[in-house]
Amino acid sequence: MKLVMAIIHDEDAFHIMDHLNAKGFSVTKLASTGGFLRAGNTTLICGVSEERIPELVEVIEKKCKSRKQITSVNAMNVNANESFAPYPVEVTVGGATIFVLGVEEFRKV
Ligand code: 2BA
Repeated sequence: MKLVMAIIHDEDAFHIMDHLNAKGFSVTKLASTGGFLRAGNTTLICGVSEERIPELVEVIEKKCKSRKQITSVNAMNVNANESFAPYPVEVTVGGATIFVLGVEEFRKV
């Protein structure tokens, strides 16, 4: 068994979960926050057999859109004695960031 963790945009979450459930995948949704944008995103965790990983990743790839988001440059990167005028920077977020982890043991009791 493997554990797939997928960090996705909040707006894609319920749509993807519907598709995953329809294909028989169990999924848990966690509210998470990106370290760079400091904005909410969604982390889905899904325990799945190794053979089904390509199918799971395909659903996530197909349903997750990439989006442009505007952020201002982090003031923490500037020395305290320098003047600082924040300016907007455009970043492309997603579609999805996917990790596949080995699972030592899986039990339902
Ligand atoms: P955030 O950390 O809020 O990052 C949002 C987007 O900002 C990233 O999109 C990337 O385009 C940009 N970005 C992130 N760090 C940057 C940096 N140091 N300099 C310049 N631009 C930067 P994605 O790469 O699609 O990532 C979306 C979200 O997925 C991230 O939100 C974070 O929550 C998660 N993530 C991405 N890579 C990760 C990793 N290696 N480990 C853990 N979480 C990760």
